[in-house]
Amino acid sequence: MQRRPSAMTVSIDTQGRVAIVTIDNPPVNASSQAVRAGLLEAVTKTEDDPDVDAVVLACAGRTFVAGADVREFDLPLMEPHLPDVIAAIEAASKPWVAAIHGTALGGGLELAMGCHFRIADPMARMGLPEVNLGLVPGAGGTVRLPRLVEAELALTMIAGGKPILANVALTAGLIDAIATSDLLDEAVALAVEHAAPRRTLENAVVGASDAEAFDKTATGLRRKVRGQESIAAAIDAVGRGVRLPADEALAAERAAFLALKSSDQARALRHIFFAERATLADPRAKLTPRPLQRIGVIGGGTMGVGIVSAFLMRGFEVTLIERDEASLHAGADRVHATLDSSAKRGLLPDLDAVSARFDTAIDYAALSDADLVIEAVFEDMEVKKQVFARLDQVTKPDAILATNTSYLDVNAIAAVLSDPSRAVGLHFFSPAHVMKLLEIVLPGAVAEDVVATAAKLSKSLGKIGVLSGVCDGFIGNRIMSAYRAEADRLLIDGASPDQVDSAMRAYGFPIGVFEMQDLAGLDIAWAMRKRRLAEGKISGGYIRIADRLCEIGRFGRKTGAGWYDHVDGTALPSEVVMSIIAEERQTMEAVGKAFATEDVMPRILGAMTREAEAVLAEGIARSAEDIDVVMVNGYSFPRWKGGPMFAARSAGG
Ligand code: T1G
Repeated sequence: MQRRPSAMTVSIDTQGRVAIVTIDNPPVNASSQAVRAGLLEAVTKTEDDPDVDAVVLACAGRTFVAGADVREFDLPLMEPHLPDVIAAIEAASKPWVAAIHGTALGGGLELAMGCHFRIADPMARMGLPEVNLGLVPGAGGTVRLPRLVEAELALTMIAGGKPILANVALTAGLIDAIATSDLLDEAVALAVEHAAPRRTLENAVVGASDAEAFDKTATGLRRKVRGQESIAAAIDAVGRGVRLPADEALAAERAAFLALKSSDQARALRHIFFAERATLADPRAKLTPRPLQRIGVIGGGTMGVGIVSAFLMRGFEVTLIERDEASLHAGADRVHATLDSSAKRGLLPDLDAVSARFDTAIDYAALSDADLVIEAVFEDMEVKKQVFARLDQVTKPDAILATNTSYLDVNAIAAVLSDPSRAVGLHFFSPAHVMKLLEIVLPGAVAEDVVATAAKLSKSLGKIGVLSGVCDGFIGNRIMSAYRAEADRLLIDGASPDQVDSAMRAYGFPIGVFEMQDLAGLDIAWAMRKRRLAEGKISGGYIRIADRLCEIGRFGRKTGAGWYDHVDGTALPSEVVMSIIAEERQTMEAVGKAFATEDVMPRILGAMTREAEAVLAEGIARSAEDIDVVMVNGYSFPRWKGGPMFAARSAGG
């Protein structure tokens, strides 16, 4: 039976003696104040209706309730509150069945768990991702979930914030059935089947006897917390949900939720949530894109392999081009290895179908019908220009030609084309099939529908596309170069690499700037510095420490030494490095006094925001929010700080 679109946020229909309560609050049926009020009214109406024996709760549009309305969190919460609505449904004398399609997240899953039975679409996903917004579930999730699934699973779902698929939810006991044909009809059948409600809160905690395993998992999760308060709070809340009487645990959960809602971290995480959804607000991004199906990738190195895999995993046909057979085989082997490991982790149900869309060639002519070609060859201007010149010869006129350069002048690369308007920068981050960020670099001549195509492509690849103008390093690498230079200045002023890195880790970065260089390899940036020095792009006060490390072959982990000595996988402070630093201090006539660790982050953040403000003022980035999205998703800036611009502005900067 078709769901009747209704002007009402919540409407009631009947099918026989079953009432169908439908929420219609686009785009994701968030449980806004109007939805909550509508649901409470529906409870009263269906309870009082003698012709109604049971109720099905369903949603119009593309998803079940995807949570509380996050936009309401900056306002005082309005009645009726979601816990009260859920309590009313749970207490109803007639059975309520939740019919779940798309996503049931946060308050949406809490609502479904307040219902007495649940049936879901095969592709539905369910979860309590509140920690990602700096919160804990606030409407009974930490109390009802462990009364439906194993307490340990409830713990990992709530502390991890990741949804589960319908088949896992069925096995775990979260839902009662998976629809085989029409979800709504089968939900009605389930409602008819059950004469009486089955209240979740009356269930015992599942697996309560296994407290040892629960505590072990909790300890393991606590160890992973890197400063995001909501994760520790979520672990505590589920612990209470498992150990305390339900009403006590519910009250404590609500108090924790309300306290976190107005916290700095929750505000920062809301900021980044909405900023990530606003990056493509540019009107050009909304134009009609060119069709994309056949993709060419030039270069089977680390980036090329990741890019090929990213496209194959999202349904595109991809041809990898390399300069000779040996490189081609090596590249193709790495692509297959990447796909295999994703399949092993259950991320790729149809590996054969994916591999069937993968082709390889040496001859560029293989790309004559490609819709888009991305070059991921060595980071050298002349090499990239030669590749583009060849592509200009072989590709069809409306094919889009993209460069994956991470620093070079995209205008100069585009200029070799007879029609530069079809050129664009698509700057992926390594590993390209994993990292969410995609910098879309727009050369001056870019056609508007090329912008639209790149924007749509970023969504098709499941990435966050951020538009950037052309400058050395675009948004992210330019800002990173600035705080990396500041980190070098900190060494001259007396700090040690370990001191800087531990300050950055304490602030919330997974690793510090020197550890990051050892991971990525110092030689890449060295080549870039040499190029910039040759182009006279580096001004006075140049610090040579990193160059001197490279001159003696200390390229980082891959050579066993860089800023640190890497011994059996452990990074140890290095006397060689400290003596080179001491010599460079002398060369720069710096005293190199004892440096206070608490002075590190203000300098690093200062350099970051100064460069970010310049990037904004020059129009390279469209907004401060875009800069935050880039630094959080591409450079591990701690998400719960909101990004450098949000953090600076929150601190009154
Ligand atoms: N509230 C308000 N707006 C929301 C929203 C929400 N919960 N979720 C999405 N939107 C908007 C979003 O801003 C965008 O708007 C549009 O919907 C499409 O979103 C009491 C405390 C559901 C998986 O954390 O994960 O419940 O930009 O671009 O990629 O315990 O949105 O078009 O104007 O992301 O298809 C818990 C958050 C809340 C889920 C869809 N729920 N949402 O992804 O579309 S806290 C969440 C998502 C809570 C209770 C607590 C995703 C999605 P616009 P989109 P999508």
